[in-house]
Amino acid sequence: MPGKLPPGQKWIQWPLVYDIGPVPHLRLEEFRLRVDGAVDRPLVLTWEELLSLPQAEVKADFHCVTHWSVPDLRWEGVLATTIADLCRPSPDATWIMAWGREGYSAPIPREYFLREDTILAHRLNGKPLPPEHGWPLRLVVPTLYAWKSAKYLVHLEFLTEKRLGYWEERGYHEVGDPWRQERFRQPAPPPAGS
Ligand SMILES: Nc1nc2c(c(=O)[nH]1)N[C@H]1C(S)=C(S)[C@@H](COP(=O)(O)O)O[C@H]1N2
Ligand SMILES: [Mo]
Repeated sequence: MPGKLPPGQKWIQWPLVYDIGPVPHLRLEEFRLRVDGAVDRPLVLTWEELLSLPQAEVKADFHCVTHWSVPDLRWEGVLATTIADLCRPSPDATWIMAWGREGYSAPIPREYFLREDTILAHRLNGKPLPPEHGWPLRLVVPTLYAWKSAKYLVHLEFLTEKRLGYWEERGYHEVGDPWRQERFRQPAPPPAGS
């Protein structure tokens, strides 16, 4: 069952594909997920190592900032909390930058990253992730707009201060909570006197 619809959204049946550019091919033997930055224990995980971690399933609605929402997607993979238990973020790691292998970046506040439904997903609705939806691995942060759910995930970088990512540099909100309609940053106030 879908949850409630955030303000300003409409239900559609399947996620549309949004990509900043073509994604280079990858062989799974070459896949590595790096987890580093402000953590006690940096990680480099191969595909087999990722699959050997405890696996979980998350059912969640997917909300895009361009006003569409897809109800009830079923993601399978490794919970973000499992990764955090392994790498042990330092207390001052307040943001996590998620990197896609084509260079996409999306910063996520620690409290959203650590929600129980944030997942590093490699399956969608019972099948391997379709190539255009992030194969082989994507982050899914159901509590934020979809641009925070970095596809083609290869790197999680724990940061001690806020940094902008691909869309945030282009005016999107730093946090991006759909329940607060955090779509864009407020325009800068006009200079005094104008
Ligand atoms: N690596 C990567 N991740 C990405 C993007 C991208 O261009 N590259 N686009 C983002 C945007 S803007 C959205 S709305 C969602 C779309 O996910 P979908 O293509 O699976 O629907 O992916 C996000 N993750
Ligand atoms: Mo998007």
